[in-house]
Amino acid sequence: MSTNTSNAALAEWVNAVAKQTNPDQIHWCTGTDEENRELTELLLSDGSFKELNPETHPNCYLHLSDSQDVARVEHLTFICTSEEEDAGPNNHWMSPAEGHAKIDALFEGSMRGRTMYVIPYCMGPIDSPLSRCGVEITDSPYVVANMRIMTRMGSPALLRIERENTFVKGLHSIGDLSPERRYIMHFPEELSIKSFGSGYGGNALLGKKCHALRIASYQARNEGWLAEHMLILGLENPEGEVHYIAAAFPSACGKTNLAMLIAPESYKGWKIWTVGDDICWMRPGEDGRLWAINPEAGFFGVAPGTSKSTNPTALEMLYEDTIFTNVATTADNQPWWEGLDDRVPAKDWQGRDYDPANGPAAQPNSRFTVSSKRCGSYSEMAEAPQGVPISAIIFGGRRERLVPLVFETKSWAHGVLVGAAMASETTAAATGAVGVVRRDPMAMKPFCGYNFADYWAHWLSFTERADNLPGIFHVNWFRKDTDGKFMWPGFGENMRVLEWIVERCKGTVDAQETAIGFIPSTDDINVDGLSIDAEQMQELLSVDQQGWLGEVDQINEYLDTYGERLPASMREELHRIKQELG
Ligand code: GTP
Ligand code: SPV
Ligand code: MN
Repeated sequence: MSTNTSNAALAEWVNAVAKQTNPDQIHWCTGTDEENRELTELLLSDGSFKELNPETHPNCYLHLSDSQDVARVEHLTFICTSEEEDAGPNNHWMSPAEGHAKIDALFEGSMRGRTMYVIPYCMGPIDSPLSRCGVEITDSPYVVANMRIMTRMGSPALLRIERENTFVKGLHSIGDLSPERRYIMHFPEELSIKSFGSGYGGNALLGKKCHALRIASYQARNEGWLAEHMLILGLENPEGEVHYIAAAFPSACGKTNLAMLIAPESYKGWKIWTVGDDICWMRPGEDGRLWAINPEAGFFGVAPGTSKSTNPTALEMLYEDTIFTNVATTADNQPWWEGLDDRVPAKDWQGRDYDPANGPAAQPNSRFTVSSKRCGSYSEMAEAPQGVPISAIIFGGRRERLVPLVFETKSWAHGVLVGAAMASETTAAATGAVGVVRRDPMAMKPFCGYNFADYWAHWLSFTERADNLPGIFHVNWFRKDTDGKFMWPGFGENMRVLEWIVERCKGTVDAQETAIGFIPSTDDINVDGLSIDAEQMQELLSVDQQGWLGEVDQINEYLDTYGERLPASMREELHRIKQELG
């Protein structure tokens, strides 16, 4: 019997899982440095970790995953609610009974010959009332090593669980990593997750997407808060004021980059503080504002494209204490990926000698795992139990055409519609075709644990819950010209757009009212020092009436798939836009 906790429900669950999965040993993770040293030794000895160049990258390790296990698998991810309607057209659904039966059959004896790790973790600062705890049971030491960086893991979390007597149960086993025997199942009504057959990121680090988004969004709805796929940043101006902004972009669409932005040289005295880069939990405070925490403690970031010029803050973090997954290596065993610099790699992400004929050297969804503490722009407010007050919410996606660089919505209800109508070209963060435009409401398509229609109604209900809600904006860094080149320089230069957004929140700059929202005049976006001409700015800030009428029809069609459950005000809002477009 397992007696490592005074919490009866936890002890009972761990024992039941051990009986089912039959591990050789059970290890309760405490989170100490000693434990991590032993774990690292183990990962090195079984070949899961390769040490990277200790001179240039001390305490950095490379993990090469199974080549069939490199991204989230949306077609194998299920929401198992009693009623199919509660999962909604946005999710794959299975009944709880069928879900348990299917996956339990796979867990039977699955940890034989392996160690079963019990990982108590806390999502959010350990002393924050907004934080929530969970326990992940896994047979993957690689998962333990990642969870140690990504969450507050170990004894302090276990103490909180014992005090509160509630936690999300996450059961994970890598099985034989066959995509044929892989499921990611969520049981929101039971606050539990079962994941089998993948060791990768969002499929396996159960605190992240499974708990902090799918389960948490369901809990948040019942309890009056929001669990979102958003970065959180603080924008400090030369006067020393800090405005906090939360932004939802789909996977691999720029959250980590924006959260760590370095202001252009001409922005003396301006600074971006990083609170979080992927997940945001928000609730109304007594002052009527939304207050947000980052439930995570580290970054699981996209490696390709990270460089001195795009994201120097991120690159700087990655020279120590970092796990790299599926990147390439140079001849002197340094990590390397496309977009880093012009060195030629020696080995690709499958450990083969690099040959361009085999495709990119680093897997397009290769990642780094690193503690927030290593981030030069990390805000101490990320540890504040009360969170940070949000001044603006930004939605955005990858849209080659039509969608302007930035616009401000006219009301909360309009903002919710714009969030719901978000669309983006798909990326390598999930398996499947890349570059296809699909609707990705609030960047939550893969992550909302219940019916989107109910989720939008929940968003709309915030006008009754809080009387000082943030403004809602939409951005698009990804417009292309007829030659297929990005029209906006992006990255650090996005500061220029953030400046306009904050000024709008303060009421210190004008805007032009259009059918789709408030748009800046070309002179209201500071382009000093950019090689962008007036004509190009005009194009980036124009509303193509015909194009938008077509977009409105497509949004209408999409919203129709939610039927009667769709909040009426969303259709009214869309109707208003159509009328105003003329
Ligand atoms: P997840 O971790 O999957 O949720 O992704 P993310 O939203 O944090 O995306 P990330 O910041 O890692 O960016 C993903 C890709 O988008 C990288 O290849 C970046 O180089 C690219 N990117 C980010 N910001 C910009 C931008 O402003 N302009 C352009 N053109 N590309 C960008
Ligand atoms: C995403 O895909 O949005 C990620 C990576 O942040 S994963 O953890 O795999 O979900
Ligand atoms: Mn993400």
